[in-house]
Amino acid sequence: MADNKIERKRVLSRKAKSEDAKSITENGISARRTTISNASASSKSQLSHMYGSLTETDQTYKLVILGDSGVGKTCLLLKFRDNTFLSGNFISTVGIDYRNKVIDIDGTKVKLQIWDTAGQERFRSVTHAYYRDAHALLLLYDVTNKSSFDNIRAWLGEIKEYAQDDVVIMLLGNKTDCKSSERVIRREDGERLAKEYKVTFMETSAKTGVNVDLAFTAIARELLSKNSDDMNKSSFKVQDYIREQTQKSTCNPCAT
Ligand SMILES: Nc1nc2c(ncn2[C@@H]2O[C@H](COP(=O)(O)OP(=O)(O)OP(=O)(O)O)[C@@H](O)[C@H]2O)c(=O)[nH]1
Ligand SMILES: [Mg+2]
Repeated sequence: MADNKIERKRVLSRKAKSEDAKSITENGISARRTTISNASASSKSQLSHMYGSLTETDQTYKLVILGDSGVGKTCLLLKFRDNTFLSGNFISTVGIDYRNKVIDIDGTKVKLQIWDTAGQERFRSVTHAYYRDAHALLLLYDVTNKSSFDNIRAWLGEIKEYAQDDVVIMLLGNKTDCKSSERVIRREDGERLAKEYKVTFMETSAKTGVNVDLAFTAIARELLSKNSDDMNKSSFKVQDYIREQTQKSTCNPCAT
């Protein structure tokens, strides 16, 4: 009898522990739920691996990465978060997943909660639910894939329908490391489309890392400036900031 009680207690305690780190699976969505504030010191160090630094942050923003399947959304996030690139084996994202990263912008700690969506059509209704409370959206196409660029207008239509009116949008032409013979979308084409929709534009490579950090930093700066009480907040121009930073990095070799 006493043994039974002890066994029941053990089962209940195991159940409570597993609840903490439970993965919720709803309609194919796999989202990790973790109560970071209640985590023990040891589990905090484990969690920091997945969620980034757990230091106090001054601002938290939610970013969502969108675009056709295969354009490099997951690779872009992994490059930014862990500085890794998974070449060759393409594992298409199922539903949605996220990673956190804390960055420092002029002394302000900014936590970016970055949601990586599945580009496949069959997950569209799942991912739409995540647009609404996004502060910023990174919309990707692949410079070697014409249809991923042609579909950008449709993606922008969905954003208009499901996201907040004041959401910050950045259009990114990814895979610029590919051979020029493979490129089918010129930089000017991306720039023109971005201008037409009044969104920020950059070209990136999740493989080499070109402009990856800059894309996220520029978005964080824009969000900070948007939410600042400072009278000068309107003076921040994200496209000018990107131009300056890009010129600085290309001029670096000249300085040596
Ligand atoms: N050369 C090159 N290949 C890339 C780049 N980014 C991603 N890839 C490759 O493109 C393929 C697809 O990358 P993913 O990041 O998984 O694509 P995704 O947009 O997340 O796709 P879904 O999860 O299906 O929506 C993989 O084989 C990557 O190795 C890049 O910048 N350059
Ligand atoms: Mg993916």
